[in-house]
Amino acid sequence: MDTATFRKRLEAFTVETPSWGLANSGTRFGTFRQPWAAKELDEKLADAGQVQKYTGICPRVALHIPWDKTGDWSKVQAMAKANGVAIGAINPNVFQDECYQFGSITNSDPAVRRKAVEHHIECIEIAKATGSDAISLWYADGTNYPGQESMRARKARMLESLQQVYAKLPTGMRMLVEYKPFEPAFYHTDIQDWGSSLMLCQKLGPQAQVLVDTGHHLQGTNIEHIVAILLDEGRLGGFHFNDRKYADDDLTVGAINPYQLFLIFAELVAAEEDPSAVVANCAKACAYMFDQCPNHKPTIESVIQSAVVVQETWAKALLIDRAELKKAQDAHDLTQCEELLKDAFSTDVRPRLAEWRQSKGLDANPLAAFRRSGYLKKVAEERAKKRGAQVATGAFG
Ligand code: PSV
Ligand code: MN
Repeated sequence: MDTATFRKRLEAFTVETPSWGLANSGTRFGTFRQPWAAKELDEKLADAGQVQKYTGICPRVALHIPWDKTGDWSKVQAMAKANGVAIGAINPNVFQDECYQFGSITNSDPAVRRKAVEHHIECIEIAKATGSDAISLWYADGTNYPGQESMRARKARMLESLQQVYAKLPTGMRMLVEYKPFEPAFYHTDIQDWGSSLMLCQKLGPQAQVLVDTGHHLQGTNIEHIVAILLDEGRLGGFHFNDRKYADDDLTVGAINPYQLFLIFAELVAAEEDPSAVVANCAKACAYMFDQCPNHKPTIESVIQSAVVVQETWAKALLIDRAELKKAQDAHDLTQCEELLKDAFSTDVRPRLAEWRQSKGLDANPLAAFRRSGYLKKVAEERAKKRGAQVATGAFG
């Protein structure tokens, strides 16, 4: 790939920061508070602005409603702009209220389903008001014990509720449907895998697409294969990037398995060049987002690390010699196929990325520059003062 094309495709790759990844978060065992963690939306936008300022590839922030709910959305849009970012996907929250104990859009009680659907519709309105073009849906819905409920009845209610939401989507707005095999439901999850998600999207219509959260797979799942299938069907809507060792660990991207991320990107890079417009457009429109909860590491540092890793990995995937790979594939030369992937993966792209950053007026090393800035210390002091005796609470309460 020539330098100009490499640069163009590198620059087209941007990733959204999750507002909830900048707040205090924890596990079911506890939350260890970080003195600088953002709490109010203005703080989250300021922190997301820092990620963008140092990496140059995170120009949007995903919001979670009601955690980020405020009265004046045009003010939020302006505040985001002042921090050098825009509002990304709007995430409804139908998993915390008492009434959702036995499900939200699948609940057997029509009044609970209505409340959940109305919350989605409110999120569509927020997306319109903030200039966002996507709502991103994840459900804790499921059951904990065999025999607890009819899984088929829940499936029917899920579709009916989502059809009501879909009907309210304006032209150009996407509905991204995420899946997860287990947790918090421990017997069955209503949208447990990509197949369930795809089936729903196909029934709903073209504006519904599947969202792949890399942490939402059982051990050993071939995620790049799932990505390839969804691309081929034109139904891959986006990603939540994070890393994991065991389950939905929400670790910094690349912390555990950077080669898997590379193989996922290899599929996406290839799809962008596909002769089929359905596949190529699907890949180009894919919404890249982080979904990580750095509950032991400084929030912003962890997101900056993730941003650097995804950009490096994207650059490596761009370097795969596709013409040679095709030749090797046609000749069934497995060794050469593997070598070509490994060659790209082993290339040290850091000097190229440092050069790119400097050409954009960014520091060559985003994390080092952020650390030098003293931002965490500064906001820890400011936020402690601002909160006074108020106890800092995070995304999870
Ligand atoms: C819970 O698993 C989760 O991490 C999902 O991945 C959602 O995308 C995220 O929370 C925000 O609701
Ligand atoms: Mn997710």
